Formats: sequence, C-alpha cells, structure tokens
Amino acid sequence: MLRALKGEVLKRPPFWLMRQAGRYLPEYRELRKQSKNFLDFCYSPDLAVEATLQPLRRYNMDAAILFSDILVLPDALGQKVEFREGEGPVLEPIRSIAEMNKLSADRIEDHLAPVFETIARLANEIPEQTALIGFAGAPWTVAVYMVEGRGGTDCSQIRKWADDASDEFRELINLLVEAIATYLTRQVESGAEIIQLFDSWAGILNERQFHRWSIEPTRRIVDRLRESCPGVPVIGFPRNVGPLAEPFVTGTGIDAISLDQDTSLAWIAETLQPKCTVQGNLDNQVLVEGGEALDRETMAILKALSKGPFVFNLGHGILPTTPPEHVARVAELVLGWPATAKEVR
Ligand code: 1CP
Repeated sequence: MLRALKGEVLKRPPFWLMRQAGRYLPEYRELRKQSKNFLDFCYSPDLAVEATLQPLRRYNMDAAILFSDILVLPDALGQKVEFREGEGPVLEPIRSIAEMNKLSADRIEDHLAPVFETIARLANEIPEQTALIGFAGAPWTVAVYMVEGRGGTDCSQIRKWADDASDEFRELINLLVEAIATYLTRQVESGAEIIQLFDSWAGILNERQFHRWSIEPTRRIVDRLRESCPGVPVIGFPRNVGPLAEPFVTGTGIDAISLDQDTSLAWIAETLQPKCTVQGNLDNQVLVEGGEALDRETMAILKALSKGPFVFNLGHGILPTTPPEHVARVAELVLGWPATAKEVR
C-alpha cells in the first residue's frame, strides 16, 4: 500500500474498501449492540479496535482504516452531534458567527484521546504488512453537516452562507483547516501511516466554489501535514467532481486520488495516473448485486488501471445491504491478479 502510494507500479495492486467495517457484517451488528450510542462506540477503544479488525480477518485487505466517523470532529469542537437510529447523524446547526464562536479546537487532544488510543493499539495489533489508514472529513464536507445539521439535504443553507457571507463562512473553513490538520497530525503521531480526506459532498460545488472551498482548504491541510509528518501519504476523495479531479490533484499536492464510480477508466488512466496514484472505483451497487456483473466490472478496473500506480477500492462506501460473500469474491479476484484475468472473460 505504501509503495503504491509513493507511485510504484505493482504486479498486484493493493486493496481495501471504503467502509469495509460496518453494518453489512453480522459480527459488526453483534458488536454494535454493546453500545447504544454510536459516538460512545467510536470512543470505546476496545470496540473500535475490534470493528477495525473484523473485515481484515475475513478478507485480508492490505490496509485497515481506523473505525471512527468524520463527525467526531464537530463533536470535539463542542457542537451537539447525535446519531439517531435509522435516521443518521443529527447536529444542532451552526449558522452564524455567534454560534461558530462557541466552538473551540482546544478540546481536540482530550476529547479525541480515545481515538488516538484506538490507533496506537491498532498499530501494535495489525499485521506488519497491513497499512493503517487514519482519516478525517475535508473542511467542506464537515461544514455541510455542521451547517445543514444532517446529511441528505439539498445543501441550500450552506450554499447560501458560503455565497452571501463568504467572509464569515471562510472563518468556519479556517477553523476546520486548523482543527483537521491538528487532528490528523495527532493520528499520525499515534501510529496512522496513511491519511485519507473524505470530501464526499465536493460534487455539489460549482467550479469557482470548488477551488475556494475544496481545493484551497485541502491544499492547506496537505501543506501542514507535509511539515508536521513528512513522508506520510495523503489520499484525497473529492466525490462526484468529474473532470475537476484534475485541478484537484494539481492544486492540492495530494499523493493519491480516490475516484467515484462515474469517473471514466480511460480518462483516469490517461489524465490522472501520470500525475499521481489513483484509487477506486468499483460501483458499490454492483457489489450488492454480485454475479457476472461484479466479475466483469472488477476485471475491467484491474485491466484499465493496474499498468500505473493504483489502489483497488470502491467508488463510494460499502452499502449495508451488501452480501459479505460478494466482498469475498472481489478479494479473491484482486488478490489473485493477474492470474485471475484468465478466469474471467
Ligand atoms: O449504527 C451504525 O453502525 C452507524 C453507521 C455508521 C458507520 C459504520 C456511521 C454513521 N459511520 C460509520 C463508520 C465510518 N464512517 C467509517 C469507518 C468504517 C470504515 O470505513 O470501515 C468511515 C471512514 C466513515 C466516514 C464517513 N461518515 C463519511 C465519509 C465517507 C462517505 O461515506 O462518504 C461520511 C459522509 C460520514 C457521515 C455518516 N456517518 C454515519 C452515516 C450514516 C453517515 C452518512 C450520513 C449521510 O447520509 O449523509
């Protein structure tokens, strides 16, 4: 994994899957019962370590991703964050400078101490050849939840604030840049070897806004990490941005870009792969379906991208309805590459 992120072309690409831990696994659902509240679960090192290790035991991925959530950060800043059963995250929205001024990055160290402990324990427990990925939401995506108060909205509140009062909104983004850089630096100090920044909601921004609210803040975080933890690779995930993935790569200085399933393989190979390592991009819905489509699409990705620096992954996180045996099939095809090319036509 580390070699691929440094730009090496490997005979068999490394592989892991976004949201590889979680509800599609019966052992996760069982473990999850031990804590009523999802944030408490994330802040229990015993449970978070176990949830991180579960998919590795089944599928032998090349990387483990810390079990946590992007919304522990607003929780640490002092915003009220709740995860409701069947509803997802609900936050008390921040929509003014006065509300923003109640937040403080000073609590990160103490409040997120259980996350750092989880990472330190994982660094000791996972096999030597398995990389440990730490992560955070990118400023824009974390701000979407902080301002909208939940996921799945039309994002009208945050867009209005970012457009009508951009100086005010910039203060929120600046606070998040500082907080996220501090949080990620502490993750690396605790044992994370790779960082992924999830900008899951980058796709709703137009080109000008994308430069201002995604590329620019990401570049500042990458710069801070280069200084505080030199040599630690950073993967960016600006989801659904189409051809703007190219200015994202050149403008942020990231080591690798994670791509969604709508990005053309030929375009990725031709335009992005000469510039950085690429990660992706199997359709998570095809992983739910399985069968011939799953074999075919997995092979198409391996064929198109394994000639350059590449990490096999999904285009977006595993869905809770995914049959675990479909994940086993993908693991078999990727771990057996290139021999598996002869098996599937
Ligand atoms: O009850 C439960 O088990 C809660 C479900 C759940 C889980 C398993 C949530 C709530 N978060 C997580 C874990 C999680 N979230 C991980 C670690 C697991 C792994 O990858 O193996 C990671 C990396 C995340 C990251 C995350 N959380 C993102 C970015 C990636 C993406 O999928 O785009 C986002 C947007 C979130 C917010 C969030 N947390 C949980 C939910 C259901 C959501 C999405 C809400 C929405 O629909 O907007």
